[in-house]
Amino acid sequence: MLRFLTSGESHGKCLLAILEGIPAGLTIDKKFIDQELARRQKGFGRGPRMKIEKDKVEIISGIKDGFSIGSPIGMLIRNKDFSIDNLPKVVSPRPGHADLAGILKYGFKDIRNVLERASARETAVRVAVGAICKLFLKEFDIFIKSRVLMIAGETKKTLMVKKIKEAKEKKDTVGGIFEVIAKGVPVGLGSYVHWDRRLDSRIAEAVISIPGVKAVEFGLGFGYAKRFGSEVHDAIYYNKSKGYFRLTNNAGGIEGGISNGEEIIIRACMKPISTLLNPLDSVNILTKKPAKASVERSDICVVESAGVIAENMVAFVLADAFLEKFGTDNLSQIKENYANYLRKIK
Ligand code: EPS
Repeated sequence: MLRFLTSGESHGKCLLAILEGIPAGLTIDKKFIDQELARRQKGFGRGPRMKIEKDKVEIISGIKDGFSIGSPIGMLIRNKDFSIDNLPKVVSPRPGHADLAGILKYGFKDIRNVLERASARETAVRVAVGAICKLFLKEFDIFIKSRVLMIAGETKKTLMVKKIKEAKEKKDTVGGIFEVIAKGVPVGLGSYVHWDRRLDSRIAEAVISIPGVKAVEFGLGFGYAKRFGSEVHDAIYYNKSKGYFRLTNNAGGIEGGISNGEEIIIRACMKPISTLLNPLDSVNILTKKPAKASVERSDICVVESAGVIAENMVAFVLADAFLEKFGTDNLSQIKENYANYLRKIK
């Protein structure tokens, strides 16, 4: 129902996205999109590039008089640092980055051709897409938030900050775990009938597509491996005012690939940034001689930003699944469909 494409290199002129499938009649609050872009840029451990960029969206199509008109929504974010044509060649691949596999796959002699697009800079425009999806979901009281749970093994905020400072001093980087929670998601998004319609598989794909994310879990996740079935499955209750409800949510809001009406809880692990100021061993791709990996300006830790990006990727998946279930061409009709459904399932 919903789809989008992005284009743009990290130090090219701009990032672009086209989002297709948003129904007519949605109020598009540009200020909200810009706030989401600003949230993505923040976070303790971000590098010098974030002092240069002040991401703002330019909406170039699909909106008239402040409303979506059902046509594809085109968006643009300009890069302030658009030095792509003057940047030096890169010849020593960074372990952990797309560099080596990328040049071998595409037949390049300059790693810059890979890193410019592999860069997480592209996620800025994904957040703009997700922000529009959040505006759509908000119409149905569905909200998505994120928080950082762990940095380099630490779970207390002050210790997390300490680890990032320590990494900076040591010219190193750190990763961690973030959590995304979606509230207000109704029963019935996604489906068990086919593998690619399962809501959890679609969310997992969206989250793991964020550069640096190496693992995704729902609810109890890997914790399921430690307990008996009777201890982990969420018993079902019913009363007239609430309808069906649970006292626990180990499933993380999804059973059999379908949302079950509880909060959707997703956690993801992000590896430490792979550009290291104290570079690891590598090989010069031109001479094939040992060399240290190339050193690029980079960040120390981007776990908080990754959480914001994940919120917006989850918003895209949920808006897509919501439109599959209740979608038509305009928002007011979708609201009627939704209200009827909520009445019926009680
Ligand atoms: C990135 C390298 C850095 C990051 C960048 C991702 O960029 P630069 O090389 O220009 O300093 O700041 O992230 C962003 C630009 C962003 O908007 O998040 C990389 O190699 O992935």
